[in-house]
Amino acid sequence: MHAPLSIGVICHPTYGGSGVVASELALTLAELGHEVHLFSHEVPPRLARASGLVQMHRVQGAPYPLFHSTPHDLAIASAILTVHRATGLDILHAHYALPHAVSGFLARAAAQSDQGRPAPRLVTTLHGTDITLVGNDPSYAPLTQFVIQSSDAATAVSKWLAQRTKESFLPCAAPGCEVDVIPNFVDTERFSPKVQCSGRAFRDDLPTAVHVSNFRPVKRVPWLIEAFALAVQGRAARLLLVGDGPDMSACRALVSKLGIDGRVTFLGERDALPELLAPAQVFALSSDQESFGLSALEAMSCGTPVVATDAGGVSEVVTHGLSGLLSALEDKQAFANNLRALLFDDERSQSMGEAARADALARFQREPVVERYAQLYRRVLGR
Ligand code: GMT
Repeated sequence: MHAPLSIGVICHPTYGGSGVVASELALTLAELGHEVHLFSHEVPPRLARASGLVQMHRVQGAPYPLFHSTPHDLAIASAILTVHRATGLDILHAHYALPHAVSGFLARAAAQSDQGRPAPRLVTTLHGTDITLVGNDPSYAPLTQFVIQSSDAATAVSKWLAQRTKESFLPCAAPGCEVDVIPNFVDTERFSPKVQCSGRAFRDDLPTAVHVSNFRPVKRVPWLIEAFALAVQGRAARLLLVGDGPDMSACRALVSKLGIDGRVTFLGERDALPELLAPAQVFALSSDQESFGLSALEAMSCGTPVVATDAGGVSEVVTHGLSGLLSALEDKQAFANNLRALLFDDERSQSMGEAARADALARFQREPVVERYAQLYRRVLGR
């Protein structure tokens, strides 16, 4: 039996995957008896709807006329330091390299100059665009590299992302250049095919495809809408779009232009994801970059097969021919064919959905993945 740890988690409070993973991790660690503090500038939605004993620090920072924008990242570093000085933190776990690993780095550096308490160790988890887009931008690349190298351990959510990180930022074999791969996980009890019938979002037999994202350009939701129009070609079916973001207006305009208003429903941001995922014939993910694809895993766990582009680490989650169908990034017709194959063949959708659920249970259950993080914490602490 290991002694409980005191852990500070730093994350974005968005509907996006990194905030979901950080919140679910924080809740599970607290359930296991660790003391967990979560630092963010808002309460992440997954934490807000849970009852777990995670101590939330909503850190807004004070605006000041000289500041171009309020420096939340500095306020978070200060808040961490305050908690550490009061109670002692063993671990700081930053999700998404910038700015959170920088906040963690600053708090750790300040704590190192304190007398008495040992400073916390810094673990940084890389999620995707913190490496591929934001981190690679020349305005952030040197700092991204510095904070990854300065972390006591760095993890990536897929082998593909670990490889990209090494190529871009850690071109050496020396200690300090390793990236542990710890995949994302899913709560297989909540994301279950057995969502109560009465709770299901729809109970009719209309073939349904569902997509969940933050509508950023990397998700290519307009591309997905075009592929859906190609797939259905006049047959009765619907596309449920869950989430919101920068491409929303373009998507609405495209749906009208294609004359498929009656077939596409924009649901906005929702918490009731299992209720929307479980009754659908297929989950669709059309990204041109995706380090993992947490929403696809949540669909699989609900027994819904996935049609996706073969982007980044998606093939580490969705196995082509078993839990879903993958196609080349630019091949819209192949994606449409795959959508059609599952939308209009209930038996195939059902059997692939069962395989998807079995795979989610076998490889991505919450407890074993969280235990890998706990082992990593103990390793960097030398315990
Ligand atoms: O990196 C991002 O784009 C943000 C992040 C988020 O918060 O939505 O998404 C990434 O992290 C998720 C959780 O680890 C992964 O499931 C997503 O695949 C990944 N997104 C991309 O790589 C585009």
